[in-house]
Amino acid sequence: MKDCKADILRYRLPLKQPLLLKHACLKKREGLILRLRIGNRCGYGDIAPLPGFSRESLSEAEKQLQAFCRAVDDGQTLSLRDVENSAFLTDVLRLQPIPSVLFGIESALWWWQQKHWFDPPETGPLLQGSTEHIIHRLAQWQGNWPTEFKLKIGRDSIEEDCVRINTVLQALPKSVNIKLDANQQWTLDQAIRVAASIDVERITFVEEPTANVDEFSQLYEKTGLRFALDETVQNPEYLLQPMPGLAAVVIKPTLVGGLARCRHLVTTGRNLGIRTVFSSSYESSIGLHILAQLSAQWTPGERPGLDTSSAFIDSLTSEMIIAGQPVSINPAFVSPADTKLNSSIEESS
Ligand code: OSB
Ligand code: MG
Repeated sequence: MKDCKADILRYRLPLKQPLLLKHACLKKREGLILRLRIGNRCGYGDIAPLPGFSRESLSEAEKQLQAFCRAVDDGQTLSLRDVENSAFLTDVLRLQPIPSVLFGIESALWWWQQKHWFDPPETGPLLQGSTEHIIHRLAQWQGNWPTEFKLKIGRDSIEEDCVRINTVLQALPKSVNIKLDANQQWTLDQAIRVAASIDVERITFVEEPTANVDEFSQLYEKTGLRFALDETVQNPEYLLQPMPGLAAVVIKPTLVGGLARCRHLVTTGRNLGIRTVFSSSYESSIGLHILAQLSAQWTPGERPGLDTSSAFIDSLTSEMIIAGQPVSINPAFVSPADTKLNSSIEESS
């Protein structure tokens, strides 16, 4: 393919408040935008390893991405089929591609190939922060209720988790269910105790209840509480198979590593009668746009978990991106050291 150019922009997005994640507290969100220009059109990718969740660091991702850009500028032939064949990337990068980079490169090519955008799906609402904050948000809920909310738990004691779940259930109409996310923080015994003190009929599933996937079906068999996989499918070796009580698979492309494996999870899930839900790892609005589009195209009818955008003060791009225009970057989001990089991108757009 001729006329192919690739460049990188580093972003640093301010957050409304420090983001408390498993093993990390983020004060700002950093990542990279890959811009792939082929002919007169561009495709964009968002590469943002999530501290505490990704195995790679941002600087490792940047090194691989730079190797990819050099290969493109050196006239490397490029098509989505090449890139989906991970041997190609291993060849170009001379390294096993890391998940966030694989997602960034594949989605930039995928973006470039899109003829039109689908109507963005509605987002599955995420309840996080203090229980008081959540109750306040629910009390002010405007318009229709969604069929389910996602509630983060597993950070405090078991007793506090039970109070939190029951308080939220009481604040919602009886027809509204909740999805829990324990991020592997409970023991099996604790999970069983929680299940015994809540109405499991109103819990769609709990994501990753304990640190051991072999215990998930035991939890279901003992309590009737169904579960979803998230961290488990981020292991590239993990093969999705039927399990008693398995209700859904949460797919975070930044952490799963690339569109080919995501697509495979969607297809396997469909064949097994399991829901597959796209979800964000706090990407910028470019990443969120890609995730919304993947969800609309591959899992129509499912609300993706993109409520992470509410953690940011402002977004990276303008609406122009949705119309396929060049990315406009708010200079406030780029550190002085990156200004040169930024202006070179502006000039070439
Ligand atoms: O465990 O699901 C998680 C975001 C970053 C890292 C991990 C998780 C999340 C989310 C995203 O919860 C929001 C959602 O899935 O609705
Ligand atoms: Mg999860």
